Amino acid sequence: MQQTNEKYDFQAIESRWQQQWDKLAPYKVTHESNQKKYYVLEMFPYPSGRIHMGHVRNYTIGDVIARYKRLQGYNVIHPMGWDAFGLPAENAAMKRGVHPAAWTYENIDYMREQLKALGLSYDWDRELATCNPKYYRWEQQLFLEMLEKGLVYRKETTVNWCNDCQTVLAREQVIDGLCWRCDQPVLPKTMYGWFFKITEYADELLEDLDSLTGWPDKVATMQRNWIGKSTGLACDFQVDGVDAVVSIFTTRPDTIYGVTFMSLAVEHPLIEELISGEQQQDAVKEFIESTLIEKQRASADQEPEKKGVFTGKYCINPFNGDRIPIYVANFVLMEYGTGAVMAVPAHDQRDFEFAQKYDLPIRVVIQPENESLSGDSLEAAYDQPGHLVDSGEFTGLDSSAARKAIIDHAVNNQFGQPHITYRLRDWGISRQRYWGAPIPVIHCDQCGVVPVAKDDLPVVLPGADKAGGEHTPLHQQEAFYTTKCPKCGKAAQRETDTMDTFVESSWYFIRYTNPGYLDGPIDPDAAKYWMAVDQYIGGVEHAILHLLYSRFFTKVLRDLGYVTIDEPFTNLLTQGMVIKDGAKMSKSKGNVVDPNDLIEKFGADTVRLFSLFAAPPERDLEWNAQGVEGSSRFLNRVYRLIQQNVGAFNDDSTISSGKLNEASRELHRKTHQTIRRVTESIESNFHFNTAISGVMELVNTTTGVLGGKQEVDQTVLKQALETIIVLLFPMVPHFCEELWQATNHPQTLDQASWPEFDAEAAKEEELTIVVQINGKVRAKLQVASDISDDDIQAIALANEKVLKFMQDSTPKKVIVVKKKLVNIVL
Ligand code: ANZ
Ligand code: ZN
Repeated sequence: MQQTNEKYDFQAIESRWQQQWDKLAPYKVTHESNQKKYYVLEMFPYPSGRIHMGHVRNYTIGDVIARYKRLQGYNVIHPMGWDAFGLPAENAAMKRGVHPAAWTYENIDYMREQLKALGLSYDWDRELATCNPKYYRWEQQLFLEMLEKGLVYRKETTVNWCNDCQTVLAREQVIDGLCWRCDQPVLPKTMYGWFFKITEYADELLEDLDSLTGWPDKVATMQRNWIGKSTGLACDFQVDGVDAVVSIFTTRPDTIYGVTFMSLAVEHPLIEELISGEQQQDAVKEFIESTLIEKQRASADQEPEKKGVFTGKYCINPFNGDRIPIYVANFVLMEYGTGAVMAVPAHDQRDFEFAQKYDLPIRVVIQPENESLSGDSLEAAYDQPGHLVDSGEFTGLDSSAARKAIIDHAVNNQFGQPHITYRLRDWGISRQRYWGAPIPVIHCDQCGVVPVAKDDLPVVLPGADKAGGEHTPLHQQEAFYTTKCPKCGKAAQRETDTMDTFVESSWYFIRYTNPGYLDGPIDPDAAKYWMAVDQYIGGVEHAILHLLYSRFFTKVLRDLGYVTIDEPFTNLLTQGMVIKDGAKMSKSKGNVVDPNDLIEKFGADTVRLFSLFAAPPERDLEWNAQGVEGSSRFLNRVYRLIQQNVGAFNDDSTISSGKLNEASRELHRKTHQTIRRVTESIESNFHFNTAISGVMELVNTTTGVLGGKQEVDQTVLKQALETIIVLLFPMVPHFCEELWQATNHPQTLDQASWPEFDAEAAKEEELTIVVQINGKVRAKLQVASDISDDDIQAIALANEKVLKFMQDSTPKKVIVVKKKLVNIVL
């Protein structure tokens, strides 16, 4: 046994184990297994060039879970791959004059090595890159199958256009009117595009959120709001003197007697007919034009002043026969409900402001309890429920009863029906960029849209296989789009749009279950065994987009017969950000710490330990240099402790607790308490930070008893040291494998089992304490052996018997004799 203060040689150790993992592939798994499975997955990275601390944190969390579950006997699938299509590759290509494919694959090679340097236990045989035709050919097939099922369609729309990125953005990619990527203002533009009918699944996507008990509430709430279900009444108002109706959607049918005008969106198709021949014709047209321009310029977050113009026409409220003016208004959205609003200024704030501006009547029809509102004196709309007044046969009902009764009345008289709308829109997937999966259809003048035959897939992205290939958008590549119609053989054009990269990330986790499968997009057997993902881990910034699309795809794939599950991710962990100096680590802030530098200086295990110890996973992690140093010191301490006591590992006897001295009993107890604590910390939301503190305490106790007077039982010591190594293994794997080997274990830790704690051994020993009052024994207390003197005194003074004998007098003096006696002097 040698005494040493040297630091452990992390470089040699880490590279040795990484080589072994590369060679032996111990994390390779198959679905042909009778073992219970566990699927742990981190959101796959975009191959931007190098990994950052956010990646390190994300993947380390996933890796600890994977290793922990393996020790518990699960068949653990833990794959990694690359979300490889997307705009940055194209931008980088333009900037550097390289091909996006070359740039991407180079980055992948570099980042793969970085991940390996972190000692992450992936099944590398499952690695996939979404820009590889072997992947996107199956995505193209899924597109065609969705097309057959009527889940894909093409339509002309006004899209969100980013001029800087030269691309269409999904609504979710527009943040406060700006492009999510480049922060430039987003403009509207009309063009044809392809859409996935996610709205067909809106109800199921909403309902099933209730079943996701393993998701953070905040994420479920964000999705619920995003889907935005509203229930109410769709109702027709006849236009006076014109053979047309205005259909409205309202969530407040109870206010229908308070309607004093009608508002249409500027894009409403009825306007043309309403204004023809009217005096206001030109004024209305002018208003529409200026509003459209204003809408383009306005950023989404600031609401413009409410404005409108009278069309010259009236419509009839079917409930009371009122004749009400029809306005065009700038705040009514064509994309929501029916694009027309029955305006109730007394009870809707937007309508209230509009009515004030144009001097329209304000009619109160809902009264709160104990108050009487009047239209003339109202200062703001009263938008709460109440009871109905001036509402014909419905007068006197409360709001919720009135809603039902009024909907029934509309149904019975055939001018309305109950109606549900969603905020959720269909998913526009067309992009006009090069670096994406081509949409596999052909446009023929005679046959219309003709799907590419499945046997002709993939439609390969041209030029991506050779370094010098062309990489301009496909509508500029004539050789690509010129083709023949598969149906009639005449000259035709290929679709030149590529798919939104969110399509690739919506099903990669299922492809991972058998990524080399050649007979279809998904191997049903593999998917049946592995899906759903038991634990998914990633940033909360994906709470809406990626997670909603993935849920949608899973349901579509179920309906196409590929999977049997309804939801892809049973448990979701959204880890916090890595911050430094109060801001998220990012290149633009200039506060980035490069994981490479840290690994070089301290080793991967230290970096892993720090990122786990500094904060529980769901919280933000504040970078601090001392924390890294501290983690490094701790590992060196453990290393020395084990090195100095390797002798204990020669002992093969089992512990017989009856014969143990106090120090040995203490260590034995602490060992089992630590197993319990670490297991519980991991099981409760993966609180690795408290798990690590637990191990630190065990290390302290071990050092403490070894430095004490009593001889520590070698078997107890061996168990304590083994426990330290095994419990730390998921977090610092190279380090622990090395120590495991150094301490006489022929097998690797990968093959070990997570220890079970012995509740009996973990129990605190109890002592009997005698309580004397003025020298006479009055009570006996059973207390834990590690209790402090202060606690003993408090327990004694609160004891019922003691209180009885003290009879309200305050003690003059209380003497505690350690672990034996409390003497109270009155
Ligand atoms: C009359 C009314 C009276 C309304 C009242 C509200 C309060 P949510 O809850 O978001 O679904 N609305 C309907 N379509 C609209 C559109 N295309 N653009 C702008 N506003 C529209 O909102 C539904 C309510 O928003 C509807 O109910 C309608 O105004 C308005 F005291 O109808 B309400
Ligand atoms: Zn044709």
